[in-house]
Amino acid sequence: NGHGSCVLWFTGLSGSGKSTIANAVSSELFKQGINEYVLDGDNIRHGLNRDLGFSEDDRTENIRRIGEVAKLFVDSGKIVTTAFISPFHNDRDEVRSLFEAGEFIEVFVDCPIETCEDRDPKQLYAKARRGEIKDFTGIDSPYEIPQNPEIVIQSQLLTVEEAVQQIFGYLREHFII
Ligand code: GGZ
Repeated sequence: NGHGSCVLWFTGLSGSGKSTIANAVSSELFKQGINEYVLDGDNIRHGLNRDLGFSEDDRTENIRRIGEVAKLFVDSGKIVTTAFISPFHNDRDEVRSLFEAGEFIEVFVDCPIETCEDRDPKQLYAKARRGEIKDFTGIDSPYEIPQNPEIVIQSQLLTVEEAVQQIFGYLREHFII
């Protein structure tokens, strides 16, 4: 169908901009007639994974299932974007190992936690600070920084449009689109 298939696996803190950038990438791909799909909390954590919470084991299982679903979509020829914190590098590497070389593109949305906490659109950091939410990533649950991501987006320094252009540059350079 004129383009390669891959997964753009976004990872980063809550409030880092993952979902916003992933959705902007997805709509630009769609505009260009590319066969794409987004997996995010709205269609996964509320459905397939609604039995899972935020313990370490549940996050690992969350990411495992999402990896398997992403793999099915990639096998069907799509460009898939996923937007989950995916805080553990072992879990991310397990997902990577499902794919052929070049098909798994780890996109680290690198944003200082101070910025994420300032934004706090759903007041989740505030709740975590007050102890009303436990195991909150960056507060009392770890985020393991990607060691070798294909793409690093410094979201506090870029507009959404610039972040989208950075990702499209990567896809073109690697002859995926
Ligand atoms: C982190 C939490 C938590 C805890 C609820 N820790 O900013 P959001 O609201 O919209 O995105 C966060 C989302 C994280 O779910 P993921 O499936 O991406 O996490 S993981 O990959 O670690 O499995 C946040 C909300 O869920 N949320 N409780 N304790 N984020």
